[in-house]
Amino acid sequence: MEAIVNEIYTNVVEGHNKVVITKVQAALDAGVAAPVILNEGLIPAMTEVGRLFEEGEYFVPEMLIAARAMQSGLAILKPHLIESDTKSIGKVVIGTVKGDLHDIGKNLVAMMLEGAGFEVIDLGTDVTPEKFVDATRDKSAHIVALSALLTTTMQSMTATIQALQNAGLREQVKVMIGGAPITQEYANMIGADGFATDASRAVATAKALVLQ
Ligand code: B1M
Repeated sequence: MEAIVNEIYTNVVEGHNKVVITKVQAALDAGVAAPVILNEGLIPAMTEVGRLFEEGEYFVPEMLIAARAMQSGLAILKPHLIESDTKSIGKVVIGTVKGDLHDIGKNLVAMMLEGAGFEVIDLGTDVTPEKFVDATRDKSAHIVALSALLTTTMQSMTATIQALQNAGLREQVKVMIGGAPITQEYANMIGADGFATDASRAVATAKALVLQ
């Protein structure tokens, strides 16, 4: 791994926001590819933060500080991950489901979808089933993309699919789900149309869904 990517990793884990900003920019300037910075620096850093939290070494404030550093790094990478001038290939309403405040993965998925040419309507975090329904109707979305990071909020995905059904929208919109605790089996069980383990696979899944 490039030394600078290693430094980005360490500074995200330790939550040094300003250093992360400087180092990500320096890595780009030095010609390190944006996906390398993302996949070998930023993402593994958050996995390490999760491990430290699980082991009782980190608490919520440390997770938050690391998350802020990660988001700052992502903001700098964003223009480099997104191709410009792509024609819209479909509309995606995306959000983190009700009860869940984790948005780094969702933001990454949104960014990659945008980069692939989707028009993305991001509803943010803690999104109620009703908000997903309203946005799907108002924006005539082709795909509703649901993210959940907590085992306790996975059930909000079921509630959202049910709400789309109750609103008479289920036949006209595809539902795609993802997030660390989500599996293909879970997607099948709750009747989602698509599932992806990460942001680049999310793009492939979304493309396949709009072509169906
Ligand atoms: Co939280 N948290 N957290 N947290 N947090 C986890 C998820 C946890 C696994 C940590 C741990 O114990 N190891 C654990 C969940 C345990 C469980 O449910 N089984 C946990 C917990 C317990 C909690 C709290 C309950 C802690 C507390 O308060 N006691 C609390 C809950 C708050 C709430 O949501 N109501 C909480 C809070 C927080 C912070 C706010 C401090 C912060 C979030 C800040 C933010 O997002 N703005 C935070 C963080 C940072 C994490 C960890 C460390 C990192 C998450 C992350 O950003 N990963 C996380 C541990 C971990 O995941 N290892 C943890 C990087 C990101 C790029 O990956 O989000 O997985 P990820 O997204 C991936 C894929 O999952 C996929 O693609 C993304 C990119 O490749 N993907 C999709 C995601 N959405 C998708 C949608 C798709 C397709 C793919 O289609 C629609």
